[in-house]
Amino acid sequence: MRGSRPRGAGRRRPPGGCGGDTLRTPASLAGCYSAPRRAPLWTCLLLCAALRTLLASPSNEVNLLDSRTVMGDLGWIAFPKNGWEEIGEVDENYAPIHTYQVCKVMEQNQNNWLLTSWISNEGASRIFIELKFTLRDCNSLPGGLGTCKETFNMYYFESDDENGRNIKENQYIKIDTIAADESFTELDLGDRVMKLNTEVRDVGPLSKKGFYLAFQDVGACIALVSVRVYYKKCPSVIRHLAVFPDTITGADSSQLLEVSGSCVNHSVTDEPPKMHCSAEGEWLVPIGKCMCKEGYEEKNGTCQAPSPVTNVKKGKIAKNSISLSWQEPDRPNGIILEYEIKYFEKDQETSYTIIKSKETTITAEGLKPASVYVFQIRARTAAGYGVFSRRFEFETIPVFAASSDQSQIPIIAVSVTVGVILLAVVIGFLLSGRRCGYSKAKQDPEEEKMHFHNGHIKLPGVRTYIDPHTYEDPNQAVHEFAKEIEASCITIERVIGAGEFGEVCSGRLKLPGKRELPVAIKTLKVGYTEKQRRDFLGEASIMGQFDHPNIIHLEGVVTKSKPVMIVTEYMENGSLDTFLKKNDGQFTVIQLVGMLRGIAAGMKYLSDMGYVHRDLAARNILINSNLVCKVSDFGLSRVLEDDPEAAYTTRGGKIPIRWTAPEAIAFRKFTSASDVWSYGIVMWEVVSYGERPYWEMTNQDVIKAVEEGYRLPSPMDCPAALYQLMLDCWQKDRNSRPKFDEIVNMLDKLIRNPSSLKTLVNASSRVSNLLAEHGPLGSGAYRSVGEWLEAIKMGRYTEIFMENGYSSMDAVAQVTLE
Ligand code: L90
Repeated sequence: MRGSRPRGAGRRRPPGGCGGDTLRTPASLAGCYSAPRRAPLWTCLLLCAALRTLLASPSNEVNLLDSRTVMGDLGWIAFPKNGWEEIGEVDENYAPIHTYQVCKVMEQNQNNWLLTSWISNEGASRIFIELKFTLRDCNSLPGGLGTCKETFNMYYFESDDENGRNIKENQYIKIDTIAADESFTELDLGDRVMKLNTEVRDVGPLSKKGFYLAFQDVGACIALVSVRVYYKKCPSVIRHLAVFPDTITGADSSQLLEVSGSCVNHSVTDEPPKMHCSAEGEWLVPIGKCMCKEGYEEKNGTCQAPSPVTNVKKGKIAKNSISLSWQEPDRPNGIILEYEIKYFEKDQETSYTIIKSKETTITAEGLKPASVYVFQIRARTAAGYGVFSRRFEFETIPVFAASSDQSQIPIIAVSVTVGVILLAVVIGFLLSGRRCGYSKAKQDPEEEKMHFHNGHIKLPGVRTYIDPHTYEDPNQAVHEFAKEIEASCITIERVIGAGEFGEVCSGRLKLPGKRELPVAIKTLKVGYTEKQRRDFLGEASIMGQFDHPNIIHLEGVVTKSKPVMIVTEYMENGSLDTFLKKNDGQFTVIQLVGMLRGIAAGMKYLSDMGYVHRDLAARNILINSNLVCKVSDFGLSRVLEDDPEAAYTTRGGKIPIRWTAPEAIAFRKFTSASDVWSYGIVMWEVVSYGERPYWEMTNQDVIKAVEEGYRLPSPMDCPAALYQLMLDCWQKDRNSRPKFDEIVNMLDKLIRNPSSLKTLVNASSRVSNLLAEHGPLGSGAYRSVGEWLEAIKMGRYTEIFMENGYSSMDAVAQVTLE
């Protein structure tokens, strides 16, 4: 049971603010221990209005009973009959207000019971009871206080039906003793302030269909203003295109229920996405997602597709080329970003060509004369492609006809003229600089072409990372992978940081036909060299190849005007290390593990793509307002010019020593396994809320200590399973370290089974780990405590150690956290 805070009776409290003549405070509180007096109607109106504003229930709470909303008789029973009594008040709408009061403070041996009617639990196994009441301070009562109490008791009794109320007192199970709290809500009643206490208790696990509540008074002066009984649920949501149903929370206050979502119409997934419903009614740790089926696009959590292109017309046909034009689909369902035109020689479907075009015309070139070609066209909107149009067949003309066809001459002349005019219009439009949009282009900014054979793309595959260095022309690489954004689409709002190349700002991006987005913008400072520009944009060429919820998403680049910019999605909570330091101790273990799971999933994606990060650290993780962590910083040169933590090694490399695996420091063996080592350090940073790994030890000492087998000790309050995973990531033999997919699986298991996180690394082994693993100390290399503390740069604490009796290394070895 959570929130049980029994209080001693007779605890002295400030006098209740209601005086004695108010509606909600029993009349006897005033000192005239007689029948309650009625409050004037205006008092009632004020009180009701004030109560209503205070009492709206959150959307994840489902009321089983709310005494304030019951219009008729509550059906509650009081015994003895002269104990609890209902004050028959009505609100401004003449609806009854069910307030019960009792005030037998001057009489001995009080035992007054108030029993509710049967309350169905509607399948919930953990319920909450919220009481609003006033309790009179015995001290404020005139006369003898011998029997006056300042608490009352709450009980429950489970029963499958309504026939169980006439049971004996001792069959009721006590929930708690309720006392007035220090924190109360002040209700302004015009002429005075009434102090209304709110107490919530929870009961579970419940095993029957319903229950009764009972309130026992043993001699206090109480007005029970309202009783609300509710359970909590995680309300139905659509996340990542999956519908998660209303889910009643579990019976245990720390239980997380794993819930599978079902993909919305027209979306699919290999494995159903999951979320976890916490005892507080919050959805946590989403895993997996659905994707709109080909031909459908994501829009406001649903998938609707652009309808197929229907009206395809042939234009000029020559011996080696066919020109086509078509109309926008009838139902574009969004802004059409481009068209994909697939064509192949009839009966040669396995070898096809794809052209992408932003226009509704194309010319397929390089065709065979006198051959039939099949064309299919589909449109793409923000989230995906529509279905292909039906097949359209057109035939190129034979060789001999091409040159001898005099009838074509006027058509060609007209086409050339129209073409020139169109070109002039387009150029004029572009030069006017007022167009706001983007293009993803290769040689021709409006059109790209890819060849396929037997299903294999002949251009670079999408699933493997391509090093932009392999491009002769870096500009080509950036435009291969990044969208060009018109500078006029970006509004810069404020500076949020600085990098090696220039400032980092936040702002807004408004592309035509799209909603405005908050973005982060990295700018390249003026006066850059060609190499700096190449390196700067190289990062965009890398980021643009990634598409994963745990990798920072590239919106595009500005290269055609100055300053050159890289634009990404905006992550509201900034970098993870700073965020954790600012929110020290504020998250549940599950939330921390959720963050780690996200980072591991992002790293798995990168390692699957063949990308080695080399600078994985909490400072290079960005976190958004939903606590989703995303891996960032994909600097091209990877000499980590931009990282203040990177230091030169004896071999001249610049490496963030504390985060880097020994083999990468020693002989630059950077692999996904060295990224796993860094991931272990990130785990440590997260669980210790942004603590600096190895504290103020020098880089040299860190290298030495790690080589000698020293490993970071467990952070405080660290689940043993997490620390074990960290130690696994820090195996000297890189092949023995877990792979990122294993790490993701392991964290998923822990999330599914939160009790596995309850075993913490115990305090004494935390300290002895530090000592035992530290080779020189373990082997007695330090002669004194002072020498050891100096060696680990903690010399200033020597005096404190001595003063507390830790004057020898033996005594230090016995230290426990206590
Ligand atoms: O979204 C952010 N929210 C954010 N953000 C995005 C990038 N950067 C630059 C970080 C390197 C100096 C950035 N800082 C952000 N802050 C502070 C925030 O609160 C970013 C990144 C990150 N890796 N690669 C990038 C390329 C471009 C940009 C704009």
